[in-house]
Amino acid sequence: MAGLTKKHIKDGVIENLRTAYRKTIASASNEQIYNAVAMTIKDLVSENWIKTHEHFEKNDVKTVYYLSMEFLMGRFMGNAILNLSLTDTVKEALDELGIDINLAEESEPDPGLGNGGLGRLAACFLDSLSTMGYPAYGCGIRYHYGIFEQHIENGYQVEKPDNWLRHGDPWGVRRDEYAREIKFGGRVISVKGDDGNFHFDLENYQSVMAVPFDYPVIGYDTKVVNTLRLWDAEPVNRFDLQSFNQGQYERAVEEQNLARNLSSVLYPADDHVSGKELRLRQQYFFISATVQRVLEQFKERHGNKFDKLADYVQFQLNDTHPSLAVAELMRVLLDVYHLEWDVAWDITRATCAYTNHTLLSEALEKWPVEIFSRLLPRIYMIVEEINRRFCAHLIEWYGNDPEKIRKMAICADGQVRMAHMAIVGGHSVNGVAAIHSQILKDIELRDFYEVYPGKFNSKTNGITPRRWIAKCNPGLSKLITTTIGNEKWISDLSQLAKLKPKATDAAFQTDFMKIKRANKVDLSNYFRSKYGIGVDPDSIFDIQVKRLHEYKRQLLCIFHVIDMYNTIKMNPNIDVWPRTYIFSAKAAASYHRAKLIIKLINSVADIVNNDPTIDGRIQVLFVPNYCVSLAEKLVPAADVSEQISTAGKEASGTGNMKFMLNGAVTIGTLDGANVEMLEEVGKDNMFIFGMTAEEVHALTQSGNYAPWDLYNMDFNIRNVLTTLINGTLDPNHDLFRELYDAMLNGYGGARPDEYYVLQDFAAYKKAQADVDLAYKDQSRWARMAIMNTASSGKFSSDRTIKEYADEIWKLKPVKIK
Ligand code: HTP
Repeated sequence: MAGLTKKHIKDGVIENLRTAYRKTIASASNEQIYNAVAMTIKDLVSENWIKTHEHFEKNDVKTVYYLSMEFLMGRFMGNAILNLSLTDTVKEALDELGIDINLAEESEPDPGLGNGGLGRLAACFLDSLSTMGYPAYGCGIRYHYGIFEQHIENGYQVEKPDNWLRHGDPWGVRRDEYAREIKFGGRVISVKGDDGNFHFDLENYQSVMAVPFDYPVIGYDTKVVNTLRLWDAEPVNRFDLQSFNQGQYERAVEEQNLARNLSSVLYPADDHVSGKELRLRQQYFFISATVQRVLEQFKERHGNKFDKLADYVQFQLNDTHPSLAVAELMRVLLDVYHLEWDVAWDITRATCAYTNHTLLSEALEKWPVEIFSRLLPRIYMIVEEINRRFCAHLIEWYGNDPEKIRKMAICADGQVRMAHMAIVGGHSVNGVAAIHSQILKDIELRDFYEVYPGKFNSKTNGITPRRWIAKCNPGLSKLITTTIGNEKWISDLSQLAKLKPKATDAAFQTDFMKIKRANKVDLSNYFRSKYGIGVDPDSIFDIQVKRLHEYKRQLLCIFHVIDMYNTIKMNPNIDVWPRTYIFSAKAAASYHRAKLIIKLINSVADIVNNDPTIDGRIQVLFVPNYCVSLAEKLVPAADVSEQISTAGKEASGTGNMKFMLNGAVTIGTLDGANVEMLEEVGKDNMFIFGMTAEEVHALTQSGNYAPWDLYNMDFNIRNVLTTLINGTLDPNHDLFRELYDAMLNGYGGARPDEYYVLQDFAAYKKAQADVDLAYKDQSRWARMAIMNTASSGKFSSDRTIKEYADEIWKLKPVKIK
C-alpha cells in the first residue's frame, strides 16, 4: 500500500495495545501483540474495503455469492501483509518496536473452519476473486470450534477442541444491522394476502438470530477488498428471559440452546456425511440468512424486478451442502415477494450453479424425509413440488419408466437427495478436474447428463500462488522474480513457463536446489524445536499430507516403507539414497480404520527410526495436527509429493498442485488433476504408476480381484503383510490384524482390499525405485524439479476463477481508483 510508512504501523500497534488491553509492548502477551498488529492492518484496509463497497453499490455490479459450509482460510496476517506489499515495512516497524514478527505470526490461531480440500479451495477462490477484482462474497458459518486439534498419544490420534476465538477476533466486524431471524420447525399455515391470493407462513416455530461477522478478503496488488461473511447464531430473546411466563421460558431456553449449538462446531468428517439433524439446521441457517439478505438488498436497488435477479446475483453452491439455497430462494420469492411458481422457478434456476467435488457415494448428502419435513416444513413442501414437476418432466422425456424415475427423483425411498436438487435447480453442474467431470457425465450422473447436457461443464481446481509460493516460499519467489525480471508472475502464473529454458542451466539448477535445501534445513530446525527430532536435510523429503482416507492410500506408502525396511534388513549393504517419509493427516473422529492407519504409521516409525541396521537410511515422521500453517512449512521443503489415490476416486486434489509449484516431483496415479499435471510437465518429470480409472472400474465390475493370489505370488507383499502380524510392530501380534484381514479377506463385510493397495503395490515399488535412481543423478533431479515449477502455471486459482466468471457467472471484474 503506497503512502504507508513505518510510523503508521508503529503508532497503530502502540495505540491498539493501549486502548484494547491497557498494555505497553513490554507488558503485553504475544497474543495481545499479535492482535494489536492485526487491528492496525485491518484499520489500514478499512478505507479500501469501504471504497470497494461504495463502488459496487454505485455501479450496481453483478456479484457472486460463494456459498460454502467451509472456509479454510489459514492465518490472515501474513497473507494480508503480503497482499498489501507491506512485508518490509511491517517487519522494519516491528523490529524498531522490538517485536519479533515471526513470534507475532506464530501467535495467530490458524482458524480451521474446514476439513480439507473443499474448504481450502473456497479460501483460494476468495483470494483470486479479490485479486482479479470480481465482486464477491464468501458466505458461511462462524463456527466457534474449528476442526479438532490433533494430538498423538502413544501413537494414537487424540482430538482436542480448537477454540480459535479464545483470544478475540481482530479481523471480524460484527454487523448487527444485517441480523436476520431464521425459523425452524412449526406448522405451515396459509393466509390470504392483500392481493387476494393465499400465501404460506409458519406458526409455532423455533427461531434463532443469524448475526453476520464480516472479514476482509484482501486481494494482491489491488484496492478491491471483498467480504467473507460468516454467520453466527444467537438466541432471539436473549435479553428478556426474565419477563417470560412459564411456557415461553422453556421455549426460550430451548432456543438459547439451539443457538448455542448451531454455530458451535464444524462437522469433522471429510467426504462423508452422517445425516445429523444439527448439520441440516446449520445448512438452512446460513443459507436462509444469506438468501434473505441478498434479496432484501436486491429489492432496495431494483424494486420488484426479480426477473432480473440472475443478471445481478449468482449463487455458487460449493458441493451439495448449500443446495437448500434452491428451495430457500423459491420460498422467499413465493412467500415473501409473492411471485408465481413458474416465474420464481426460472429465476432460481438462472441464479444457482452447483459444483460437484467427489465421486464417493458416502459423500452424497441425503436427508431422511422425517427429519427434513419436521425441521423445515415449508421448505419440504417446496421440495416436494419441485420433485413432482421434475418427475412429470421425466415422464415426458422417457415415457413412463418407474425405475428410471425413482432413480433420478429428488425425493424417493424416504429421502431427500441434495445432489439431485442442486442439479435440477441450477443452470450449471461442474466437476473439478477433467477426468472427474468426464466420470460424472459417463457414469455417476449419466442420467442427468442425458436430460440436461448443456448444464455440464468442467473447471479444473487451482491454488492461489500468493499463499502457496509468494508467502510460503520467499527464497524461491525471489529467485523467480530475479530470473524473470519482475513480479508479474505472482498474479499471472503462466509466466512461470519462462523458467523452462533454465531447467538445464547448471548455475540455475544450483541456485534452485540451494533454496530447496535451505527450506529443508528450516523444516528440520522446526521439527527439532517443536518435537525434539531433527531430520537429515540431505535425505529425500518424501511427503504425503492430506486427510487420512482409505482411498488416498496412506497405507500404500507405509507398506512401501515396511518393504524398504525389510529389504535393508535382508541386504544391509544395499545402496539407497537416505529418505525421510513425512506423513501428516487428520482422521475423522469416528473413522476407526483411518485412526488405525495413523497408529500403524507411528508404530513403523518407532521401529524403523530406532533400528541401527537402517543407519538413517529411512526415517519416518508423523507430524501431528495437519493444518494450513503446517502445510506452508512442509510444501516448500518437499522433494517428492505423494499423490497415490486409487484411480477414479480423487476428484482433483489440490495439495498435488501446491507441491508441484514449489518444485517437488510427484509420484502419483492417473487420478484427479494429476492427469492434467502430467499433460503440463511431461512423463519425464513425473513418476506415474498403477491402474487407470478404467482398469479400476473394469476390475471392480468383473468381481475377479483376488488379493490372495498377489500374496502368494509376490514375495514382497507377503513379507509386508506378515510384518503386520508377526510381532515386529506390536508385541501382542493383534493390533494390526484388522488391516491384514482387510487386505486379504475383507473385514466387516467389505470387499478385500477395496482400494487396490496390493494390486498397485508392485508398480508403486518400481516407481519408487525410479525415484531413488533419479535423485542419485542430482542434475537430472534439479531439471525435473525446475520443470515442475515452470509447468505449474495452469494450476493457479486465478485461471480457475476466470473460467467460472466467464463461463458460469458471466461476471466482469471492476477497477477501483
Ligand atoms: C474433494 C476431493 C478433492 C478435491 C477437493 C476440492 C472433496 N472437495 N471435496 N474436494 O476429495 O479431490 O480437490 O474440489
